[in-house]
Amino acid sequence: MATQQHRYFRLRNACNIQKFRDKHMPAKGSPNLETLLQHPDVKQATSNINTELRERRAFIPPACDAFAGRYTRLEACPDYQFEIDQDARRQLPGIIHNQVQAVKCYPAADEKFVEAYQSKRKIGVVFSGGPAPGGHNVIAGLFDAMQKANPASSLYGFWLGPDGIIENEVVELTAELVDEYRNLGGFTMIKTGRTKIDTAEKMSLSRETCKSLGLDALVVVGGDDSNTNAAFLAQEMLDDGVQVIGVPKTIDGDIQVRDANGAVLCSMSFGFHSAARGFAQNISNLCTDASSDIKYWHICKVMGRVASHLALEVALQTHANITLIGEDLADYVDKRRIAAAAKEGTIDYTAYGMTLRHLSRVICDGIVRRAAVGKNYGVLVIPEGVLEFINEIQTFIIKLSTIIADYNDTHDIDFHKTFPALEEKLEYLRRLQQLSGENGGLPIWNARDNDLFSDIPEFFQEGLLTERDSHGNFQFSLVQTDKILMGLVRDYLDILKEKGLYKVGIERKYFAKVMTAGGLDPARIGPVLFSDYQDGPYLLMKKSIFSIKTLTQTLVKAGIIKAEDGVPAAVMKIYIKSMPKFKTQRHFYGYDGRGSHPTRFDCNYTYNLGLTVFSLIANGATGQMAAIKNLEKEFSHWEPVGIPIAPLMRLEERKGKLSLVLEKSVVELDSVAFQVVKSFREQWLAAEPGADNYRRPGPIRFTGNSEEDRPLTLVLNALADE
Ligand code: FBP
Repeated sequence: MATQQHRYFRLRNACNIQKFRDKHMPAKGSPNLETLLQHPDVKQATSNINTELRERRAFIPPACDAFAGRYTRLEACPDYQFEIDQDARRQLPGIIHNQVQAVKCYPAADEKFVEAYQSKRKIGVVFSGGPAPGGHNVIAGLFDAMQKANPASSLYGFWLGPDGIIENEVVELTAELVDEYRNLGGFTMIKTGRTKIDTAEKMSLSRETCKSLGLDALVVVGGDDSNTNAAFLAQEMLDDGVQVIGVPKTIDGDIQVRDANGAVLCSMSFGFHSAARGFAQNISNLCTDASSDIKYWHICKVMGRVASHLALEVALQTHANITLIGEDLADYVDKRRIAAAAKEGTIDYTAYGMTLRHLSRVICDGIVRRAAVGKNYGVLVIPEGVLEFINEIQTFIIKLSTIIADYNDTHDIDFHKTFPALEEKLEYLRRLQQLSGENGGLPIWNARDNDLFSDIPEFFQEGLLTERDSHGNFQFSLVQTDKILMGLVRDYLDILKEKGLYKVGIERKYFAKVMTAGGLDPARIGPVLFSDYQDGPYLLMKKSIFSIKTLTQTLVKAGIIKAEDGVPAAVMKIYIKSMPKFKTQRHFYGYDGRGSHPTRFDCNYTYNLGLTVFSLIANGATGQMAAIKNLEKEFSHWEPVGIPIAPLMRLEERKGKLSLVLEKSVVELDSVAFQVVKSFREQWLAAEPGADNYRRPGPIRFTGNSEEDRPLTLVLNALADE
């Protein structure tokens, strides 16, 4: 039969091929590919330009009310106050007294103002750090505002990030080039890079470039480190009259600004919404896959470096079964250990914060509880920076970062160049431990560190010793956090399985059906096999039954079979179903979401950031970061502002030293968004009979009424101010 069918298909294919040949190939038989390639359908199918691209390029984002007129002016807002760091005061004297400035429409501009506003300018712009959807629209907004004020002005893009400034690699951004990238993702137009302008030499080269190009202003589109660069450049070029304006970019969402009284000035960096929506769409697809195929736990690591903002938004968007929030783990207190220590009159400091082992237990608990109701599948979301919040690992990260930075400082060669192989690095650490033992004092790497570190699997040791980025940051994206955690989870699940505590619940109806079909009485067999036969729609096999041997013994003891009989097939079927296999698929969501096209929210946000940048420049500001206030509200409430960067700077450990950087914001545990996620944890874990509670956000749609207009985190957090 199969052969006959096969023959039929071959014949049918041959007929189709002949029909195609008759139509497209000349009689002699050679294909007229040239003609075919000219066919409009082929041309359209193979073109780089599709409807989505055309629609995106044509879209003109709405502008905030402040930009409705020809001119804007800045209004100082002294009510916003900041706690200023002494080092920032010392290192950035020229811009430390900047205030928040509101950008306002200026219909009654006088002649002098108009002349200054409309003066012919040269502006340079640079992308710095990882790409974030919306960057091109910052340029588009800036370009449009600049052209509106004076069409003779010119905009230059520094090529490949801050290196472009240092090495004077620049391209003029023409209307054609800007139009090509409107509303599109990535930083493709001028590329990006992670170089930090952190030495006197790099600073003076940058200054030289700005002077030689005759720039009036430099715009730095970047994250915390890049806005730090912007502040130092602003200070450096104050006397040259080169204004420097920062723009809050990063998918991580960790640039959020409040003043000392908690008033929100910038509730989210751009790119966050698009990346989170990109991740959420993929992860929600996995929720559908998991609940269809019911055999995998999908383990999804999501980007976000340290802060868990992206994971939190993904939880809200998808209702994945378990979402870890790093900040929450750091806050954990083991009350039992505290009480036990208190009884002995001591304090157990290790009870504060969660250990990796404990975290793996928490995950196992969710997995086991779901399995008990027949759901041996699910979706787990792990923020890539979760290790930063695990005390024991954070200590290693800090110690190793300091050791690497010290080595680089003392020897004139990079630690990783001297010790390329893991074993060489470990040998150096061992030597360091011996040396510090001999020298007395407080060693940075002691025998205990060595012992603990050697207990860690090799790939994780390698991860912790991985090269730091140019800012001295630990590169969480390069560490297989999910692999480490899931290794521990798997080990513990094996233990639970051996103890008979990890079982797949069997649906009561199904059990009855299988027994009856096998000629057995479910009411007789049920109480023998299950610990909870009297209640619930799902039945859990007794703890004591964990192998075919123990199953046989149980049946014999209950008089269901004789010792020499085999287990009845129907019972065996149920037994096999109740024994869980823990199968996982690991996924990393990061670079994909970072490279996605911007959502409509990010398109509008970034275009208005670009307009704000120009207003700040045209009004003479420097050392300010462009921002949009009230992002968490509807568009009609958005207000462009300039936020002073210097007062936001704090001392942080970088490359083993304390340096001034823009303060990062992490998930606040009393925020509405986190409290909502926490309250819904049980519901989304869905460890009870019935359907899961997944939410399907769908793809980034850009147009249409169903496109959401703001990140859910913002919508929820805004409720705190109502
Ligand atoms: P920025 O802070 O520069 O915006 O970068 C964010 C990020 O995407 C993080 O989420 C991630 O940890 C890191 O960049 C990855 O860096 P790299 O591109 O160097 O692999």
